[in-house]
Amino acid sequence: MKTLSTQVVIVGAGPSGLLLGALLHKTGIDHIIVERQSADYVLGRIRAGVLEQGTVDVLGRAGVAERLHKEGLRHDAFALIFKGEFHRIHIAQRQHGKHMTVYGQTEVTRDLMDHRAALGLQTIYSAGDTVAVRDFDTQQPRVSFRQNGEEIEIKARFIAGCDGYHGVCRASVPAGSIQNFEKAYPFGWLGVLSDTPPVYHEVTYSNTERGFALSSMRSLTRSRYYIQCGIDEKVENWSDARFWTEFKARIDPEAAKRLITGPALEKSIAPLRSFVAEPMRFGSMFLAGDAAHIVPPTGAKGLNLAAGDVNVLSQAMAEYFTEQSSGGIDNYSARCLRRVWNAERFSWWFTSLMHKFPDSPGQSTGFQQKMQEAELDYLMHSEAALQSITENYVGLPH
Ligand code: RFL
Ligand code: PHB
Repeated sequence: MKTLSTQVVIVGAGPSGLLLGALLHKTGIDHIIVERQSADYVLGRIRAGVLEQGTVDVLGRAGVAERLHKEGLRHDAFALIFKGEFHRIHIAQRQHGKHMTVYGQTEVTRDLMDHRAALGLQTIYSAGDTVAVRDFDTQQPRVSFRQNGEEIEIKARFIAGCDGYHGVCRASVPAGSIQNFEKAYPFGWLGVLSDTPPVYHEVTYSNTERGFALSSMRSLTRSRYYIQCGIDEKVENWSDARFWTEFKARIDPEAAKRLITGPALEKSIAPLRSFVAEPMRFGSMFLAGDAAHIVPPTGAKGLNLAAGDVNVLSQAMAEYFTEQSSGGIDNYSARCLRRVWNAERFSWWFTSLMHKFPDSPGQSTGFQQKMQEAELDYLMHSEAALQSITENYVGLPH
């Protein structure tokens, strides 16, 4: 058996794990990242595209925002379509100049990987399904795995569980010590990435009788579009032609006329769920990002919450190692969960507002739709409601 030792073992090299590593390195904390998949596999996942200003600031503090500042697209507004009408919602005017940045998760991940490689920081990829977390109820936790026939164990003071929703860290906590809060939605999102100019200049959410659609982008020449689909829908049943026909039917008629279609570079279905695990600390192990919480993607909060968690965690660990104070780590869970529940509420509300729901028992056909129409009408005619949606969309303070 090979034994390594470090101050923090990070499980998972998604955006949470990589960003935590960069922030720990800044404060001189030694760490090793262990990732189940290969680096190429991690880079191949197409996910988030919209960053809050707080996330851009954290990436800047971590020293990985150079390309983001050059290539990221500043978005001062987003739009809603309902009853066939287009409504632009200005964020920056209402939120003291704060704005969103369009820069793909793939690019954030690539920048973080390049940064680690340039600094010679250790990431163990392709650790497979044998990763196990041990003794996290003591001050000497360990992470073990088998690689190329060899058993490897890493001893550390802390474990950071950055291993996503399906990871091993949360799953290793005894049932009596954790409480899960969950809501599954009766639909998913079918997403397509294509090298075509985005049909709208800004991120545009559309509520139609046929269901929800979202028009987003990764650059001025690369579009990212989504449509609401059935929970059991199979991606094989969606040819490119079928996707484009359905997408066109869910945007305003003028946009449908100018839409440029092309082959899908990626096509996938994601289920929608709200999920929070409480607490986010178990002795010497901390959960961060999707390992601890999931939001439905309406509102683009997932990656931004992950950045918030690891920002708080890196500060707490710096306080522990450099000032011998455990105040930060003791507060970690409560401090993160407050922000998490705010984002859960907003993502749930925005999802409920924009999607087509099956009728619920005790509700006549069309009741839900009438409620949505009334809420959307209120939203567009009330400055207070517009303040609220933009305040949440741009991200509550870290
Ligand atoms: P990740 O990205 O899932 O990374 C976890 C990593 O852990 C590894 N892993 C393990 N490693 C070692 N041992 C094990 N046993 C392991 N088990 C798992 C995994 O291989 C993986 O590499 O979680 P992380 O880092 O917390 O990052 C979270 C974000 O990826 C996620 O919140 C966002 O992508 C959510 N999201 C969006 N967030 C935004 O802020 N803005 C958006 O515009 C946005 N759009 C989206 C989204 C998510 C989507 N999907 C597919 C769910 C759009 C979509 C469609
Ligand atoms: C995306 O670009 O993938 C995206 C944008 C906004 C969202 C969700 C996803 O609310």
